[in-house]
Amino acid sequence: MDTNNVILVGAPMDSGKRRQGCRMGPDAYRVAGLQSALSDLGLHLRDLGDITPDIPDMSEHSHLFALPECIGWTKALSRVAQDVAPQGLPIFMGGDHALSMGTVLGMAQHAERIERPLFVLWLDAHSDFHTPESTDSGNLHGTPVAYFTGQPGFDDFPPVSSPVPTDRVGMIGLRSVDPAERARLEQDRAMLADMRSIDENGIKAPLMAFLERVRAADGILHVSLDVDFLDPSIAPAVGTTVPGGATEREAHLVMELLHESGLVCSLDLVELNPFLDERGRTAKLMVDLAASLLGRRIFDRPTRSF
Ligand code: Z70
Ligand code: MN
Ligand code: MN
Ligand code: MN
Repeated sequence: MDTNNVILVGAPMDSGKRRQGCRMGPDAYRVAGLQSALSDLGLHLRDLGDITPDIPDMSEHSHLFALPECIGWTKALSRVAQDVAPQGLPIFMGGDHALSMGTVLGMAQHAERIERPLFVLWLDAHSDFHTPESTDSGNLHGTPVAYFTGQPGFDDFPPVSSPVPTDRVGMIGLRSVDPAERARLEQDRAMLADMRSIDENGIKAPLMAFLERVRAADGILHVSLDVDFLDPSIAPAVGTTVPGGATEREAHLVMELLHESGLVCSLDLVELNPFLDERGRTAKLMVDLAASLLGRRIFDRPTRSF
């Protein structure tokens, strides 16, 4: 795993939900200085530009929003993830969270090829564990975890040949879980750290426990960072704000510990809606967090003004 090589992949996907704007995410990260923040760390950087989805020959679904386009993105992103994973550490600049169907599918196939188990850390207010049958909203950004763990109902999507078992999924930051998702989560063995437990025990304990699982299995770790993991007071650029999220220091600590673990193979930055941002502050915070994950230390962080 050559993590000195970082490959930026733009995924301007906006089809995972009705509210539009996440398609502007990749350029917002570029404008906010993601490339220079990472090249300042001495990393070798390549920006592949923005990916476009395949165009499947099928009609719209009555309940699921933009199903054909979501399938097209899943196909395109899983191919790109598989192609670039052997070359370094991909950062998938979203785009909404439905893009993780493709990125995790591709990373799981890569993991199978190198014969190491893939683990997924889901940093999010939501569990995104709906199936196409259980989703009320019909928004597929609420379903990626169900897809890549191999739950049924994703009929026209690419088959998940190497599903990530739920006991290799860790979720930190939960505070908005629908009843159907909760029922399914209670049956399985994902590691869940909701905000209540973070208030009580801190954010380090569940993260270190999960990283220990990854290390013990000689696994590699895909990190999926949803903007709404963060408290909306520091990260306003999201469609649905859920109060009570992670603080700036909690989020940086997670990133710093992830860097020190040496286990991270790939990263999604998702759900940034630049249309809703305040003078780029959310985009810049996400860039800072990505830099912490790749090794920038607290004393090296530049001063920001808005
Ligand atoms: C709800 C649904 C969601 C955001 C994911 C919400 C899903 N569970 N919302 N990320 N911002 O519609 O399925
Ligand atoms: Mn999400
Ligand atoms: Mn979310
Ligand atoms: Mn819902």
